[in-house]
Amino acid sequence: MTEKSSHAQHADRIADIWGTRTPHASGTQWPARVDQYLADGLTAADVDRWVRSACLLCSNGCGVEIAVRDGRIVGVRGRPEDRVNHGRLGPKGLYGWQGQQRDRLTTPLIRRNGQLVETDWETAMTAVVQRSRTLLDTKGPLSHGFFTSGQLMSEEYYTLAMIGKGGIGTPHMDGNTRWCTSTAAAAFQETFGCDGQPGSYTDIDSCDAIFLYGHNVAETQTVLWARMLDRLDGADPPRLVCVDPRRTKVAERATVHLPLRNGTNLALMNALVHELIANGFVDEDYVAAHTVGIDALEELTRDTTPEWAAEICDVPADDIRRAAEIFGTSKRVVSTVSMGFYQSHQATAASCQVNNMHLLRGMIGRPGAGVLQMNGQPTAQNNRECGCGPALPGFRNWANPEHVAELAALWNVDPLAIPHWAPPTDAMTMFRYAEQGSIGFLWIAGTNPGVSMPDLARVRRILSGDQCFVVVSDGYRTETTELADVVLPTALWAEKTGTHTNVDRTVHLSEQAVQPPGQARSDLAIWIDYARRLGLTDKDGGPLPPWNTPAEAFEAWQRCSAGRPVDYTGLSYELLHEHGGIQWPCNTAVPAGTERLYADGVFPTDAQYCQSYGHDLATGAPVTETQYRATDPAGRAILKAAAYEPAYELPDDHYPLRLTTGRTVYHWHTRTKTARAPQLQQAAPSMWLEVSRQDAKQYGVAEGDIVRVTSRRGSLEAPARISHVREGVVFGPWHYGDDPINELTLNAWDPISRQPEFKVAAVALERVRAGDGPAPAPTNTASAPANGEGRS
Ligand SMILES: Nc1nc2c(c(=O)[nH]1)N[C@H]1C(S)=C(S)[C@@H](COP(=O)(O)OP(=O)(O)OC[C@H]3O[C@@H](n4cnc5c(=O)[nH]c(N)nc54)[C@H](O)[C@@H]3O)O[C@H]1N2
Ligand SMILES: Nc1nc2c(c(=O)[nH]1)N[C@H]1C(S)=C(S)[C@@H](COP(=O)(O)OP(=O)(O)OC[C@H]3O[C@@H](n4cnc5c(=O)[nH]c(N)nc54)[C@H](O)[C@@H]3O)O[C@H]1N2
Ligand code: SF4
Ligand SMILES: [Mo]
Repeated sequence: MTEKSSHAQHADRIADIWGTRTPHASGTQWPARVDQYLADGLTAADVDRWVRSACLLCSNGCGVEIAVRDGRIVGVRGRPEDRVNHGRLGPKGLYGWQGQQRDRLTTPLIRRNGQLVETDWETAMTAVVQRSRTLLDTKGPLSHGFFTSGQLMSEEYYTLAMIGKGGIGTPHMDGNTRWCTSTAAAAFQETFGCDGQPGSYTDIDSCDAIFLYGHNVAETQTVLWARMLDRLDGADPPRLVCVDPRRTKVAERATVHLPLRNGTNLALMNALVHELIANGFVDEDYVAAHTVGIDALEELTRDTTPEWAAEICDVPADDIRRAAEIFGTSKRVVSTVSMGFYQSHQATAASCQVNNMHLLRGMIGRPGAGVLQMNGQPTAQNNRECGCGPALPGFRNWANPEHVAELAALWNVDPLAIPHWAPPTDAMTMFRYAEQGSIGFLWIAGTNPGVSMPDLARVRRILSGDQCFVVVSDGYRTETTELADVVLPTALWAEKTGTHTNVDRTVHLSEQAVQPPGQARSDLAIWIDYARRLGLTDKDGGPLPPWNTPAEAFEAWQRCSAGRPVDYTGLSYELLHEHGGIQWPCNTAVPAGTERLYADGVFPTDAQYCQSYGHDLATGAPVTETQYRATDPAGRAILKAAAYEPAYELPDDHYPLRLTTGRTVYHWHTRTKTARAPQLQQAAPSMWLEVSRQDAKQYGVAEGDIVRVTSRRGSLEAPARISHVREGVVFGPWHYGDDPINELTLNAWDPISRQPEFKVAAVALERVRAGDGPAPAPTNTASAPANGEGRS
């Protein structure tokens, strides 16, 4: 591990987002740098105790210690020995905790005569359980839906997985992970037969090239970008390729930036694969030994030349060639894929092409060479692993009766109780059922769909209607709690103990540091209470779930993971406390965890072992068990592809521009925490819209002018930032619930991952009036003004 740095740096991660560089050469260790922030001028001497944890404000999962004084959090510092961050923290990690100390929900709320009023737990839970019981008795399990999160703990997901799938028996379980990482999960299953990140963050430390696909890592995983910057500024820097319609900070450092039209990713990917094959950049031996499907891939990409893609994507063919050449001539490449790819109409097919490029070059499972299909949320991975969403726990295959029987035996329930007669329901369909009323009981926990879902006007209608009883568990009042029938106040990070897993399979233990405010309780405690009141039991009449505490839930989850790719059996709270982050699988064979998957070139595609039989990438039609067994890849990876199709909504005379949406470095999603952290809120106080210099000129828009952007579903006014977004594209952050850009986005999704299309909608732009100065957008990020001016 890294050398312990003797003193922590009091950091300013607002002006200096990534902090001081610690450059290093390829293959050497990333130096430690400890970032610390203590509030109110306190010093380390004022701190009563430091509690071990990991940051929960993105999927990077940086190791942190929480400073506690008089029973309150007063600051944080990075853990230098942690494999993920070597001591560093970014803006949200350093300041975000302050948001947890303001405006918290401290009592349950219940709707009486149309108004939410304060109540006690007994009244609130009685109302929840009565409605639940009545519907179960009259309509059965299909009347129930659970819509959860990528921000709870493993222990909580596993508990609800057992309640929903083993106790109630509903297939309607999904999370906001559907908006976030369902494409990562899907791409892994299509290519490798099972979810699970093959690569490791240490690959950054020795790679020859980095490819970032629709990933603004500089703002969305700032510490991972610091790790990349330290290579870029060191000896033998890697070459960098960035695929993003905006000139992000990543793009500014790129060897090749491909600012493609949003919605055209698959055309580019098919051209890159074409180039690898056409130029003989293929490791024939690896492909022959470890993959199936090369002939079909060759056939599909035969005519997808750089010239062909250049027309569609509007980037120079020579740049596509250069990018392919960088991939083809580097020995070790790390690729990352994120929302610019995932939130689009051919998300899974485009992401699978990234997997394919690595397989074609045999660049998987060895140091410096790996794919990172990113997660965004800190615990999205755990929702997938523990089976709280569409997956069955332990990456089991719902279509494989033996996997279902195994789970039923573990839970001591009848296999028929576990829903597996049809594919699990995705969140978009769950909301459709709630709209129609066939789901009459919807429990939303750890997500704020009143801001984050596409086509918001419809979402608000669904949640506020009488056809569905809505329970919301949250730490704050939000746009969504305001539409609920019952609101339950929850403990947040640092107010409960639990484990979570970052992008590179690193498991952390976040330990409770302080008491939750008022009557707030953990999601785990709430769900156990619900199960007990509902009287859920196993086959022998024992309580289901049979546990009460996080530690017991963790042990149960470990048993469930045994023998599956996601094996946690070698971990324990004690080990995680002592050591910090450890990568799964971790068991007696690999007690220190596993740096990379698939080092032996054997993939979990065996028909008996795989998590999914996969889909046709063009249509989304599932491959049946019989079809799959007929050509059992038996341990080889599957090279899958599909032909490019244009996005669902294309510019026309009425809506001539392409809207895309995304994030800024200072805010977390719907800002329940970051709007309440003064430094972060001040850095990006309110909504803006980004337009290119060319479009600004054409529409007569000056910096800060109020513009209106209109799609077929809604419109929004905000100050314009004239930025480095590509011509023809309007970019807007989706953080601001008062000015929600999701009123403009559309109800459409990728056919396999069913992840919604947040990144392309056709819009019209008009200037409304002059503003009062430059737009309130950050100036040190991708939103920087094109003319170098703007608020500083
Ligand atoms: N500061 C901050 N960090 C976060 C979060 C946050 O809210 N704030 N959220 C976390 C979560 S849950 C997630 S999912 C991740 C998301 O992390 P990212 O995926 O990095 O974030 P986004 O800003 O949604 O989108 C990334 C980039 O996609 C580009 N893009 C838009 N359309 C297209 C397209 O059609 N093709 C391509 N190639 N690119 C396109 C955008 O210009 C944008 O720069 O961030 C995590 N980290
Ligand atoms: N237009 C557009 N829309 C998008 C995206 C985009 O790029 N563009 N990105 C999508 C993506 S990737 C994501 S991940 C989603 C995120 O969308 P949301 O999940 O709706 O966003 P958050 O603000 O993170 O909401 C999480 C909620 O959980 C609460 N919470 C936090 N911790 C806990 C806890 O321990 N227990 C409970 N019960 N509650 C807790 C928070 O207070 C907050 O209200 O948005 C999606 N929406
Ligand atoms: S990079 Fe992510 S995990 Fe690390 S400090 Fe920042 S928000 Fe937290
Ligand atoms: Mo996400």
